[in-house]
Amino acid sequence: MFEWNWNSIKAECVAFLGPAGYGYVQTSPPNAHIVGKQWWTAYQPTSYDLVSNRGTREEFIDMVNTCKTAGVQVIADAVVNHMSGASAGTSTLGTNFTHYDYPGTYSANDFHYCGLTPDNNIADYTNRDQVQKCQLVGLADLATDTDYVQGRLADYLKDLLSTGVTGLRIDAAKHIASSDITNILSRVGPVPYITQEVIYGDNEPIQPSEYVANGAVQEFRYTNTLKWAFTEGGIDTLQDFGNRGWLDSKSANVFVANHDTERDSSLNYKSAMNTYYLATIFSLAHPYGANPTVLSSYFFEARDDGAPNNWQGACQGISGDKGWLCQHRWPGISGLVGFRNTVGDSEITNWQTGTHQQIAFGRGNLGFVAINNESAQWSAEFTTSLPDGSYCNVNGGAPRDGCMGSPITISGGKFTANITPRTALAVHVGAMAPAGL
Ligand code: LAG
Ligand code: CA
Repeated sequence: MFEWNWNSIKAECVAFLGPAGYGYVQTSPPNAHIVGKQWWTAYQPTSYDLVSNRGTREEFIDMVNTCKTAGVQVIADAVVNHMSGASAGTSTLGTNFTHYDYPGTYSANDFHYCGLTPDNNIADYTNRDQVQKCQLVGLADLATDTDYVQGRLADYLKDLLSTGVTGLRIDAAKHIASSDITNILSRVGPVPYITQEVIYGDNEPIQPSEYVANGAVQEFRYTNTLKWAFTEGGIDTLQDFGNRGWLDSKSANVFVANHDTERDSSLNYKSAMNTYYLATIFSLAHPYGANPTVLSSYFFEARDDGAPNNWQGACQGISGDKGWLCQHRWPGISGLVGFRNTVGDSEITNWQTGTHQQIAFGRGNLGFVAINNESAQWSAEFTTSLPDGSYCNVNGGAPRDGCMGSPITISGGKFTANITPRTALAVHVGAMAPAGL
């Protein structure tokens, strides 16, 4: 829930996330940061007090407790590679800092001065030392290889866990040696879910696989490949991710877009022909990536545009309100959350294709999906491993909202359908059509 404030996440856990079956909600960074309206101010920490554009410590704790009661665990975005990029300024806490001095938290000897580039900034991503010990876009790089910094970061993460958080996103993990993260986490104790941001780059020495010992790792090759497949390559190339040299499915955290890629590189809500929606449905239906993430964000024009409505997230019905997109409520996305919870880790069965942009597959005898990423109708008979019966098309958001649209009747494992252009269809045994429909 990119940039949603704590009060609005709290309300959304009860109103929608919990009932829809989402297991976790990921928040923007909760700690103090430089002042400003741009979204990326959250990625310039000034201390570990939980006072940010998105709310206070009390509001954060209240949100965590309410979400957990609603069945939704909380993942906090932990910015631990660096502090600010400003030469001096004021924090959201009202205190002052300079680039290498954060009174009460860090002072000059807690930072890397890599000495490998003229301005100490990263210039060459093929150089491991530069990537990990120089400054990312001018952000003061913490000496994460020192005892004090490791201890301070561990204290911060322990404090987050004490609020009831059970998941962490380690921001900019590629810029921290994996062994430093291991050391920090060893001081924290068990964390139920960790996902690490390690952006794969061709010809770069730092590999996402180096980080799997610490927890899940974000698989950006998946993000890039989905864009390619849905816009040019063909989605019939997406049956198998097991032999590409990527992260193992159980370690891979996958997504169609995150808050960075929606601005820079991936599919996003502006993508033509419904490809973003269909790719998200695909990511929830396909078993690769033990934990898929759905981005919920807001309309933007310029890259820096900050959150609308003073960070107060809002959805009206299924659609966004006041600039919020509320992707998590789009019927085909929330409906597929139920699908994924029902099918679990069942294997792909009954893979079928039409054109290169038309695929259908089952998940054992529990669910079946068909995706028509083509500008023409797909009329076909589909073969499934599902029990005979009348199913809701959960692409309409069922069963939470009842069975929207016509049910799909499976007989002898088969059904026929006319799938309209650029839409999908999904059924599972947890969403049977009510009798008489
Ligand atoms: C991340 N992963 O490694 C975050 O996902 C990403 O959103 C963060 O960058 C980055 N690492 C640092 O945590 C974002 C923006 C940057 C922004 C930075 C710090 O993408 O654009 O940089 O947060 O706020 C901004 C300016 C830069 C400037 C820098 C320092 O855009 O031009 O050099 O601040 O003043
Ligand atoms: Ca670093």
